[in-house]
Amino acid sequence: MLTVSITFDSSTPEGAEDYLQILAPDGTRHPCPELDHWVEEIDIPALENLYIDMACIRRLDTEGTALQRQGELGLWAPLLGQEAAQIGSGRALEHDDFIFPSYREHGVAYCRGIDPHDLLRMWRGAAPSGWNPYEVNMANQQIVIGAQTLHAAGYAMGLKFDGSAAAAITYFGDGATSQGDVSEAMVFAASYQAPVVFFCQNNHWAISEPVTRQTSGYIADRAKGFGLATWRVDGNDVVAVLAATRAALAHVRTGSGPAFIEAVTYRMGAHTTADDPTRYRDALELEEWAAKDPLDRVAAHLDTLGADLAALRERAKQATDDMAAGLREAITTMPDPEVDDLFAHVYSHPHPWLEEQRENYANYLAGFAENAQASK
Ligand SMILES: Cc1ncc(C[n+]2csc(CCOP(=O)(O)OP(=O)(O)O)c2C)c(N)n1
Repeated sequence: MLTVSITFDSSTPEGAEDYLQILAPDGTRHPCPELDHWVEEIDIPALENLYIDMACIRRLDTEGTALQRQGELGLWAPLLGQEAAQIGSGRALEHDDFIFPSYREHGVAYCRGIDPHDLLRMWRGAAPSGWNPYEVNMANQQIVIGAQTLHAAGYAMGLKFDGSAAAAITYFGDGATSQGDVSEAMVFAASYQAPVVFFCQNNHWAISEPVTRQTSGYIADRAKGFGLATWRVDGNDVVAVLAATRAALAHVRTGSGPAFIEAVTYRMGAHTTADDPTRYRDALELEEWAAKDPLDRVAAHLDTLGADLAALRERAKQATDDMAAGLREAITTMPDPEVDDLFAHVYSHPHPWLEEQRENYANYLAGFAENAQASK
């Protein structure tokens, strides 16, 4: 196994005055006293694994978009550009920690070991949700903006009352910070000193609304006003995100109250496959962020360390091709949903109003069959 001592470039990296950074966009490593000790063991093999993780979810994203275009999925929410934010934070979590995601956290789900085809189940409309949250400690995708932050705060309050050592983490976008739910979640979490990390992926756009319309300052600074410990980190630097998430989790586990991470990143693709960002976004902005690509900077850094990049790219190709092949096979053989499933997991016990709705819906569907019969 190739091991090298990490070398630092002591000059100020680009962007470092705005956020914490370890790897600059050109792959040079700079000292970051606040974060370095959290990632001391990250050596060449660990960096290579992070690179392969990011390559896999980038491929998952490409496949998701293609499958939607081919009519296999109803919709897809791309994560292109946000790989470091998701893999860095996802790899910092312990199994007992519970994740409350939005709809874009395919990379976090991948880190959780969720099978990619289970992840696609909902986007295909083949099931109301793709997995059992309690088997993997990750809630299903949340479409209602910001709602999951309240669930996370409540879950973390429960952890605190139970004396558990686990933490909760919740993911949301910059636009969600304008939603009342997110403020309410922070109030409750801070009041109860609940062990929850609020992880905001500031990807600069809430569909067509720029982040400048959500806040005139840094999003992380807003969380400080609620009494949360905050980290503003380069969200395209996987090592810095890993370090900041470890630091935030350690903070909440000591009972010192909730934490907030603002990962400054960029959504390079569309909001969803139903969106056309060329209608509201300047192409130059995209170019600027493409130069800060999360995968390229890990590869560039590994290059400075003398790693075998050709071999790494080959491994990444093999892993991504295998994943894509499995995904395509699974999606085309996925059974259609049973209509009854819509009503199956709403309440834990039977509920008369829901039963009535189930019956009405069954009658409504039966009406189509009767009409078809009558028109023969
Ligand atoms: C409560 C609510 N209001 C509005 C919407 C419609 N909506 C879907 S995505 C979105 C923008 C979210 O942007 P952001 O929070 O920045 O997350 P991102 O999609 O960029 O990851 C909106 C307004 C919704 N799903 N839920």
